[in-house]
Amino acid sequence: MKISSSKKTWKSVFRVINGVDIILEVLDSRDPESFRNKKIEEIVTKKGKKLVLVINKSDLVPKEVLEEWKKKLSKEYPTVYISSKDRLGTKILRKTILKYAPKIPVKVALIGYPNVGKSSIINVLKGKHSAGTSPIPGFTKHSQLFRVTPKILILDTPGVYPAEDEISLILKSALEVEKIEDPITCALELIKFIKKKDPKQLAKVYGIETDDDLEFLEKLAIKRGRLLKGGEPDIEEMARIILRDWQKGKIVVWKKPETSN
Ligand SMILES: Nc1nc2c(ncn2[C@@H]2O[C@H](COP(=O)(O)OP(=O)(O)OP(=O)(O)O)[C@@H](O)[C@H]2O)c(=O)[nH]1
Ligand SMILES: [Mg+2]
Repeated sequence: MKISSSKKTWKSVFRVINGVDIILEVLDSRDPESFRNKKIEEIVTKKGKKLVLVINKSDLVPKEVLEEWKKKLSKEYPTVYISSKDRLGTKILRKTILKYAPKIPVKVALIGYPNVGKSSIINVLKGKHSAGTSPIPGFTKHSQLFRVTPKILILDTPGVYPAEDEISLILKSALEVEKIEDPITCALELIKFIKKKDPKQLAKVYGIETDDDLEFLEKLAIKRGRLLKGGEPDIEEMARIILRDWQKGKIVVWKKPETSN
């Protein structure tokens, strides 16, 4: 949900912050800084609530990079990194929540962009699948409170993002691929971004090597048998597949804190 333009969404963000003791801002490990919502962080701090940064999907990034991010972000807010997929870091997250709990049971809310793994964090803390999760961003539509341990209650919330251009939201896997009007342009931008970070990544994942990005989509469509009626490669469908693969973490590139590339 876009929040900058919607009074209703801001109202629900305020309601979430007012109703809890601690906010966990969930960031994607591949570029944690870019997933921060400074406006929400400011509101949380002003209201005297504790903010903890939770870097999720840490299975996708080398440990030394995660440590660098932790060191940098910890200068501003307590920071932990976890992987809900591999069930790593959950003990330290529980410990951090209890460390800042003003009362027991403590009430905590998860906030962050769509698809960062908020609902998955509930499930991994609870130790069983309770909150609905999906590789499609925008899955959680309503806030819901879960008792994850006898001492910790956590509010799952719908993903929110500020006004940002479509490409940067796509790079953050925050938009539903089916709703993207021009998937080819978006996929080409994504390919450019991936190649800049790791020139060999696409060849590794898809087994196709070419410098021409459009040709890459064509060759891949042919390889996968994604053809239109006349036998032409269906590059629009191929573009959507690549965008979905990116959202699912099949193609992985990451950013280190000190570099600007
Ligand atoms: N690799 C990896 N994938 C993860 C991890 N946590 C969640 N995912 C995947 O990320 C996708 C989104 O997870 P959700 O928990 O539904 O994300 P969310 O933040 O609740 O998303 P919305 O409800 O859309 O706001 C799913 O496909 C999860 O399987 C993780 O630690 N590592
Ligand atoms: Mg969710």
